[in-house]
Order: sequence, then C-alpha cells, then structure tokens
Amino acid sequence: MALQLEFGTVLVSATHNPGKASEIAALLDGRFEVLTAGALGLPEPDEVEQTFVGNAVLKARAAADASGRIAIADDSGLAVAALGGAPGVLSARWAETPEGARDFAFAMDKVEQAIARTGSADRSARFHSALAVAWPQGAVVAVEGTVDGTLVFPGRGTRGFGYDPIFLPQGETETFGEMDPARKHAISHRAVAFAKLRAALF
Ligand code: ITT
Repeated sequence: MALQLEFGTVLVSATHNPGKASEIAALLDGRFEVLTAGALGLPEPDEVEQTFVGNAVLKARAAADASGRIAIADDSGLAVAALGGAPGVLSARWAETPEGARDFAFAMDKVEQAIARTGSADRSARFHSALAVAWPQGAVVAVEGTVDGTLVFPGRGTRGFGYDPIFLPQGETETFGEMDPARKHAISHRAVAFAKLRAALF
C-alpha cells in the first residue's frame, strides 16, 4: 500500500527548536493539525547518527512511537566547505557555550575563527535539511534538501534563526537573516526537502 498523508491528519512535529517549528508549520500551511513534541512533553532523543537523514529518522521514530501518532522531524545543519563539511550534524552542538547555553552568535564566531585557521579563502557552504515522517511502530519516509551559498562575516540581519545571518544563498542579495521569511520558505533547504516530501506523500 502506498504511504499517503491525508489533509487534516494530526501530525506531531518532533522538533524542540522554535525557529524550525515555525518554519515547519509554515510549510505544512494549515493542511494538517499539528501538535508539538514540546506541548506533548515528549523527550528529546540523543542524536547519535552520523547523517542528517539518520538523525531525522531517529527523531521522527521516537516521537511517533512515544505519541502513537504520525510524526514529522527535521535534522539540519550547515556544512562549510573550508571545514570539510563541519559543523554539519553537529551544528546545534557548536552553539553550546561552556556555561551550557545555546548561543548562535558564539557558534558563528566559532565558524569564522575555524575558517581563518585553515587559511582558506573558500567561503562556500551548504545548508542541509532532512525531513522524516514516521508512522507509530510502522514505516518511515525520509528526504533531504540542500541550498548552496556563501558565508558572510559579520553576519547580517535579525530574521530567521541559527546560522541565518551569515548565509547568503546563491543568486540572492540578502542573507537568510535579512530576507523576508516568505522568500526563505520558497528557496531554503527545508523548502526543497518539503517539496520532495509532498511529492512522496501528499
Ligand atoms: P530539534 O532536534 O529539536 O529539531 P535542534 O536545534 O537540536 O532541534 P538539529 O539537531 O537539527 O536541531 O540542529 C540543527 C542546527 O542547525 C539548528 O540548531 C540550527 O541552528 C541550524 N540550522 C538548521 N536549519 C537552519 C536554518 O534554516 N537556518 C539557520 N540555522 C539552521
């Protein structure tokens, strides 16, 4: 039987990241009734996989099995060419300060300093988003989207979240931190992944 998502289905959004949660809600665009993992009090599983798809599947599976409902999860991050793809799946971890807080100004500085240490002039980077939909105790479907761009230092703009201020997508004049959210939703790694998911499931 083909896996399908009917409009109006109740979906659990497995993310605990508010920036991502609002982007996923915008992409789902009122088609589904969305419950959040936070509101349901679901635990955050350890992200132990080495790939975006592996971690997205792990998070969707955990949320679906714990809630008994179909769940959608995103695992994403920034891969910097001069750093051999880092921070990659560790993008959230690079934002952890010695005091245990999450601080993306700190993470963006860390990226800038790490690139400077390589001596490379290459500022190219790629955002990845893997989206996974899991049925409780059942199937899972995963897709991945990417967007290429250039890093700019210092970062620009206060919109979006995470590494958005330093990411200038190819062919654009504004960073993800500057551009209208609707524009980001049209071209982002998450939008590319979502289009694949829609083709597979809706
Ligand atoms: P969940 O696991 O609860 O979904 P998380 O923030 O821990 O939330 P990830 O492990 O996937 O999620 O971490 C990815 C990090 O990469 C995330 O914290 C962001 O800072 C960054 N990131 C992902 N997508 C981004 C985007 O569209 N714009 C800017 N930064 C992004």
